Amino acid sequence: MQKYSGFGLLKHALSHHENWQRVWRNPVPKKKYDVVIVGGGGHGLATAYYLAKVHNITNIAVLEKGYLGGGNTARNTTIVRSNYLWDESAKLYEHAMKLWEGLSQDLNYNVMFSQRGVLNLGHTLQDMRDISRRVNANRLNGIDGEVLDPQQIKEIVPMMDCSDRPRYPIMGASWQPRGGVARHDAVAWGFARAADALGVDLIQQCEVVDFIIEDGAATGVRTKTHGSISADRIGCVTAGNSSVMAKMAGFKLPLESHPLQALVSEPIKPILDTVVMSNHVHGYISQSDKGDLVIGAGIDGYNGYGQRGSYHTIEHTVQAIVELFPVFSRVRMNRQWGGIVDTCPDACPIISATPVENLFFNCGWGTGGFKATPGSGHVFAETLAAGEASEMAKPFSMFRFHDGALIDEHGAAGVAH
Ligand code: FAD
Ligand code: PYC
Repeated sequence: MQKYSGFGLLKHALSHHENWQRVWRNPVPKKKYDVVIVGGGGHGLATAYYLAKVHNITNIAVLEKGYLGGGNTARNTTIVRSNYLWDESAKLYEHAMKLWEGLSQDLNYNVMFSQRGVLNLGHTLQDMRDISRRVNANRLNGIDGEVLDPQQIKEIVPMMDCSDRPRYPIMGASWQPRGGVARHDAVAWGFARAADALGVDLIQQCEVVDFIIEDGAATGVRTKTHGSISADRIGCVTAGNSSVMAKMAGFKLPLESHPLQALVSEPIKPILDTVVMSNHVHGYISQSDKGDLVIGAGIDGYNGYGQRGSYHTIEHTVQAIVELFPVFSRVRMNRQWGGIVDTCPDACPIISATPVENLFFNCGWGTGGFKATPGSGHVFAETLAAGEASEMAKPFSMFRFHDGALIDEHGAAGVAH
């Protein structure tokens, strides 16, 4: 057996790593697939997995311009909840919640789904009215939820300042015990591994630069690195880049792309075992299993594609968190980053056929799509397999912006952006 030491060992390890990556990353694409999925984030990978598992369609390629799960899937604060106001969205997010509840077993991969409960705080009378309305609507839809007063909140999060000292004292909260967090990378890897095992080609470093459209129907994609690839159906799942993709296909989507930021602290001992969100002072926080405090900021007001945001936005968030948790004022922050989210005017997604035959889009999840990952993939797989919107996808057609059938979750859905 060959022995390696020092630089030789490093070179050997690196070449092994590269070879492994080459095998895993880039199977040589076939010339023709039944389905090509553009975008290897959680939603694209989940779509491929459910197409293969539920619909028995395995001649699929996922084309990812960077690395799998490196977009918003890797950049989010991992909050999972289903306490949406309107029937259509509540149904969709609750569908996802049910899939989350069995996901680690289904994928045989620990996605670290932790149902530690989500609190949405209210700081004004109007917040409390909105909270009551949302919790009532949730319960009518069979979704768990309670309205809590400050004393009950204090019992769940003893170190949060529930007194009347803060500028905006906590007046109450909605509480969804089945909500929580999951491990973002693991979700992407779990779906990727399971899809790969079912025969799906996962092709990284493969940017789609155009759609091939003949007589109004999509027949394939052009890529930067792998030439043209044909497909019977194409699903585009590119989050913040979706309006750019739509432009390639010759239509417009009512999406805006904005930076959204998050940050984590140094790891500390377990101190916070639930998720706290406040729209009003705007900050949300949980603690990862590694110990970092995971803090999400507000959306930047300008449009942009740089995966970073402006300083004043996170400064404001940290102020809000310190006001809620004075005890965290001494914790040091470690890293900050941004993702590009694609927001729709009604803060609901698009899962839809398009004006181009055989081309489908799944996008517009904005700042809230991580929680939907399994549900989104499941519903989009059904849509791609049938070639038309599935029952659950129907309300989320892109054509609702022509018809006026919006599902307005803005300010209603428990998150302020
Ligand atoms: P992505 O993971 O972004 O995947 C899209 C992929 O498409 C990317 O990997 C990209 O490289 C690829 N792509 C783009 N263009 C091309 C092309 N031309 N060719 C090939 N590939 C292409 N949601 C929640 O539910 N809870 C939260 O707590 C939460 N917090 C968030 C915090 C932050 C800071 C951010 C940025 C987002 C947050 N979200 C949250 C939103 C959530 O992250 C997204 O809605 C969700 O991850 C979208 O998943 P996706 O797979 O659609 O997108
Ligand atoms: O939708 O719950 C959510 C969320 C939290 C942070 C960003 N989005």
